[in-house]
Amino acid sequence: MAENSGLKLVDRDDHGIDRAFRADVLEGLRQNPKALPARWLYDDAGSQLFEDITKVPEYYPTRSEREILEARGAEFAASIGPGRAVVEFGSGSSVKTPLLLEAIDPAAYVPLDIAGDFLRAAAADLSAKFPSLPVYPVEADFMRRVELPEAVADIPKLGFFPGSTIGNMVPRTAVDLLRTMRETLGEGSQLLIGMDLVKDRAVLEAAYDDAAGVTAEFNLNLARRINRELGGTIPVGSFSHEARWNDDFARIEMHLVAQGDLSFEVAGEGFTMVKGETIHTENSHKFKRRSANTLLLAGGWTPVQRWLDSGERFSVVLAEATIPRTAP
Ligand code: AVI
Repeated sequence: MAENSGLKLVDRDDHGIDRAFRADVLEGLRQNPKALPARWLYDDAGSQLFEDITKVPEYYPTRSEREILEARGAEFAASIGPGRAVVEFGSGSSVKTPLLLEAIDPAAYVPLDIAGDFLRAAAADLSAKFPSLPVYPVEADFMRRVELPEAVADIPKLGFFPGSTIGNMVPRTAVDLLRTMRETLGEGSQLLIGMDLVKDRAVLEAAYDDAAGVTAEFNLNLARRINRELGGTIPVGSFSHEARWNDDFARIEMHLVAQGDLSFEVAGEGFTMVKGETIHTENSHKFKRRSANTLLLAGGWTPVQRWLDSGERFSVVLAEATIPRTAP
């Protein structure tokens, strides 16, 4: 039965189990190597742990992106101009979105999010900060084409997708999303997107394995969530968190590593793992200028400008939904 929890549309069985979660977990644990979709990291505890990650000293992306948004307002204003409808993919964060809105003098703000309560809270927050800015929240899954409110139909759009969330998708999914964004926003629109950069392996691995162990908790919380929600018996204490740089695919991978041979059940199904075997739980792709450009172009966006923070750790890229005037 599909039920609206007030948060997300969740399809639960008679025992209250989220069917999609169970299907993804069972399918992922049957695979070799074992891998789970990263989106399941974000239950309430996981979302709070991610917020905590953004404050640990090793995790530079949030601070670096904020520095760009704070420092480059005048350049954003010059390149984007006033009067656009800013369409944010995900509910606006309390810090990043106001920095952009203050800089560019938009005509409207349209946050899109699948989580209705976060969306409404973020929209109310923004309305309080910008009382004369029309705000039109839309509860929707932005991985699919979204019908934007009639009120912004004739206004040029600026898509805003900060945080390097695009990096959590494998390129095929990222390209699908970029193309979908283009359909949602329309021809002639612009996109301002955060993309994290390739850098020293030690810096990257530390950012995803902080000394205080917050990222480890974030990763282990997925095993706890499986135990809680799917009647799992995963011996969480027998797993350790690992952040591993995969140079071939230019990405940090998070894994849960079995510390010994072990067995457990999830939703009544048995699984075994040998010592050292892992469950792959997240990818976080990092970009160079060319790989970022290639991804954007493959998704139908022509990059036009790029800003870096002072430490050159993170980039914010402005792209346009125009056909590049080069040979096909
Ligand atoms: C949400 N996303 C951009 C984060 C990242 O950096 O890939 C998720 C994260 N995983 C571990 N630390 C942060």
